Amino acid sequence: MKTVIRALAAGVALMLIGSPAMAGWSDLNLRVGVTELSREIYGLHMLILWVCVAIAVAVFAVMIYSIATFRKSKGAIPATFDHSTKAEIIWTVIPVIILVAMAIPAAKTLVKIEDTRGSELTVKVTGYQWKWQYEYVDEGVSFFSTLAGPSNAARQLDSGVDPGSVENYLLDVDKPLIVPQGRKVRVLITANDVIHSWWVPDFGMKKDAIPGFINEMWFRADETGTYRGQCAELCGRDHGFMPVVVEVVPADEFDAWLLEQQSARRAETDRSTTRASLDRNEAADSETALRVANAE
Ligand SMILES: [Cu+2]
Repeated sequence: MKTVIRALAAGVALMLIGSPAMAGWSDLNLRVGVTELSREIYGLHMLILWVCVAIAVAVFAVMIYSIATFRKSKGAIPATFDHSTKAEIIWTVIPVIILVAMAIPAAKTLVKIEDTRGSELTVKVTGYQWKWQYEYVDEGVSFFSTLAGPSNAARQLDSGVDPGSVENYLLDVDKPLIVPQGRKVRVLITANDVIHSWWVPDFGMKKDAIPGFINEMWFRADETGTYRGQCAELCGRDHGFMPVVVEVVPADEFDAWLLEQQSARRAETDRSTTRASLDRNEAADSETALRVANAE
């Protein structure tokens, strides 16, 4: 017994002293996140957690008190009744009241999660084996987002690169999704091959990307920064190699970035139109030449 107590004491002491171990404690909980919804979900989670803790403390307190006070060695005599309608009503009604009280704020948050009205930007996210495509639906901008080069090089068999030396290993992409700070962004999620799932923990949101279906969610990020996530639905061989990276930038910076993307796209379209008409002219020229040659 003494050894057990000593081992327990040593364990507790280690937990208290070891600061690296302490640093991990916050990781045990949900993240507060950076969006209106993530904060609300976190608040709800903490509320329900403390309700559960209070119930557990009350139930265990009564149990331990009863076991200790009414034990046989103290001369307790068992009760002889085997049914009590009053007790049954009490232990049914009280939990029902608690559950309904918890369901009210939970339902409010659920309704809010589903409400995509009044969004200021719509981004369509399409999952592919094994990358993401982002389309700014009303702005005509779209691109693919794939695993960043350094991570991709390090992950190869016998690459000789220590993954620990790669910054944000497997959590970095070549082109992140750029969104404006403080604006309501509606996300339409689908997939082109198998089921994927788009997940950014700091936004408190995860939605399946299913071929043939369009799922919907929204977020409004209050803080600028880079937020990382992963595909959360086992989607095949490279499931672990299609991270999600979202960069939240100030709204004016976003507008400038969008204009830049649109003009780059326009230039690209102009180039391909010119190329196509040149090709057409060339084809017409060679056709004329052929006709002339045939006539001769
Ligand atoms: Cu996937």
